[in-house]
Amino acid sequence: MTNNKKVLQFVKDCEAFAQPDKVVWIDGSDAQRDALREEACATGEIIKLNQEKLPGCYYHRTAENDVARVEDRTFICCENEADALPHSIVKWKAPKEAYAMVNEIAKGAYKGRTMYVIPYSMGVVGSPFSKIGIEITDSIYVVLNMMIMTRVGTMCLDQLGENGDFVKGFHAKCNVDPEKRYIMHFPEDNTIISVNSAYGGNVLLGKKCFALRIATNLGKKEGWMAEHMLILGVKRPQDKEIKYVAAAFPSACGKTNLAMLIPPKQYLDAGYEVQCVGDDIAWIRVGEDGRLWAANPENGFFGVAPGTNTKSNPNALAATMKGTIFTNVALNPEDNTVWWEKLTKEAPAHLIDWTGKEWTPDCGRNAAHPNSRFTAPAENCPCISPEFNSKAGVPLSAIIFGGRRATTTPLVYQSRDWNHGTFVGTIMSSETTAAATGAVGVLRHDPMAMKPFMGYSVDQYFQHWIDMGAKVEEGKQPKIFNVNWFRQDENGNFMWPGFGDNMRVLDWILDRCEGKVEAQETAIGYLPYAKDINIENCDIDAATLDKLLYVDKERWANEAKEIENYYAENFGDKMPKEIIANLEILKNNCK
Ligand code: GTP
Ligand code: SPV
Ligand code: MN
Repeated sequence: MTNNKKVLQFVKDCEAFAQPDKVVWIDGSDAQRDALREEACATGEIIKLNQEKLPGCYYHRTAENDVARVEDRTFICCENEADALPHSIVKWKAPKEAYAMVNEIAKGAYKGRTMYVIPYSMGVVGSPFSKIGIEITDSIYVVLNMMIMTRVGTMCLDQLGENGDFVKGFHAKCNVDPEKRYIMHFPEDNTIISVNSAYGGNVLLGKKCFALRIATNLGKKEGWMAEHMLILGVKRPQDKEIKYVAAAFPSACGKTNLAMLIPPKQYLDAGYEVQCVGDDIAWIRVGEDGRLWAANPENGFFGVAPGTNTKSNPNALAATMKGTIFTNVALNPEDNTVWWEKLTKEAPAHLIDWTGKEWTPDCGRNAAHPNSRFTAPAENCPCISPEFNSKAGVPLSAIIFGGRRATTTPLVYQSRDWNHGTFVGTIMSSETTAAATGAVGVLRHDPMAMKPFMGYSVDQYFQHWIDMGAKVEEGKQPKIFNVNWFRQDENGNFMWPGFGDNMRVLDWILDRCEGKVEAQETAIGYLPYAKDINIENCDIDAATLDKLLYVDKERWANEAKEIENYYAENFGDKMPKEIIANLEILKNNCK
């Protein structure tokens, strides 16, 4: 399929190392995909769902110990330890040691199995954003997922030509032994190695491993950014053009939901429309016009299933109605369809849960795993942007940060300028979710929602943000905001209705970008006047909105102290001076 010597050598090396019975190159054709689906159904690796209700849809269960990303078993393997991540949950390992471990664990791992070679592109093939990867795997499930999440096939090899470079990925399921599970990145070799897992973010190597951890390194070198961000377009009757926004929220904190938002009725009636460009990852470059342009390197959605329903996210639900793989949700034997918590108000009377056990509504267990997911083709999404396949990407008017904070952080605020906005990104904290293994609901620092995804030293990554701002033509930087949909009242209830109603906040954000609305200057940045957040026909009262927009200086003084300690403990004197200057301003403002 190719005469690229580097590709051929890589495939040969993997074959010699893993010793498969046979090697299959994935060409991206429907015929090959259909044959693989049949083969995986025959072995029980996937289950064919009701093809009338869910055409082209399949079901898969992972091992019970293999249901989320393993952040503490994820490594950046580069020569110099100082180049890798002080503070990140991701760890450093010397490449030599890492390769030796892989040798020990995975040599001969494909014996008796088939080795699949997946040529794929992150980004529209031929666009200046796009990068080619080759993933080697022994899992048909991985092949089928990659065929949805990325652009797979011969055109990627054509793009490489005889001499092109690519990101190498090697995945081996081995025995899905959690004690020998490692997700390793070698930025100096553009290589990813993943062993002993068969779950999403650990094994779909184009996603977090390539498009974030390796790509942050490429972006640092080449002058662009790889971010854990959704991208959406908003069409408003008052604007001449569609405005684009990118937003970074940690895992399971609302990116897919915001990216596919359906505005409340009065906005729809007025002609508002939200268009989804991406729901998880953004690659961002300075365009020829001096603005920042963003593209989504993925081709599908690997979305959280529980909570997705016709009310919360009808667009995502619609996207899963064909050609989708469901992982670790519940099976409804009645009609061979799927179910997960909150899909319908009432649960079906009888299900097979995500572990394969009988399930009834009163059994006291979840039917779907909290991190169960759908892998759906982006083209299925009713609100997919007409720019989705644009080679140029889309120009950004605003960048939004946000996390899960029960207290302190208001519904929305705007930073004073790019460097202050970068600071706002560095101080993000968010409560942990089921997207990674470990405790849920623990508040942790998660700068730019990138804590588990930075491929190099965190302080250098902050510096890169400062540098990128300076590369954008003066006055053309996107405005930077912070949002929090997750503030709670004394009883632990969310105070803001969220989902479609987030349009009301987006509207204020875009008005700020357009200079159409005043804001109040506070200790932390610009906040909306309550009157400027439209809560007509919204399930919230004015007093609650006031609370959501209140900046409690005492709390923020504590927050600033905590941030100062966090910086000192983790970055010492390596923190960029622009960030420290903004911390000083915050401290002073809170006195
Ligand atoms: P990853 O795919 O892990 O990166 O997650 P994500 O950031 O795309 O999160 P997603 O949109 O899938 O939402 C995760 C969870 O947050 C779901 O349970 C949603 O129901 C919930 N959620 C999303 N948006 C909102 C919101 O505006 N308010 C509230 N209260 N919950 C929300
Ligand atoms: C996330 O955890 O942020 C995800 C899912 O988007 S995974 O692909 O597992 O990383
Ligand atoms: Mn994500």
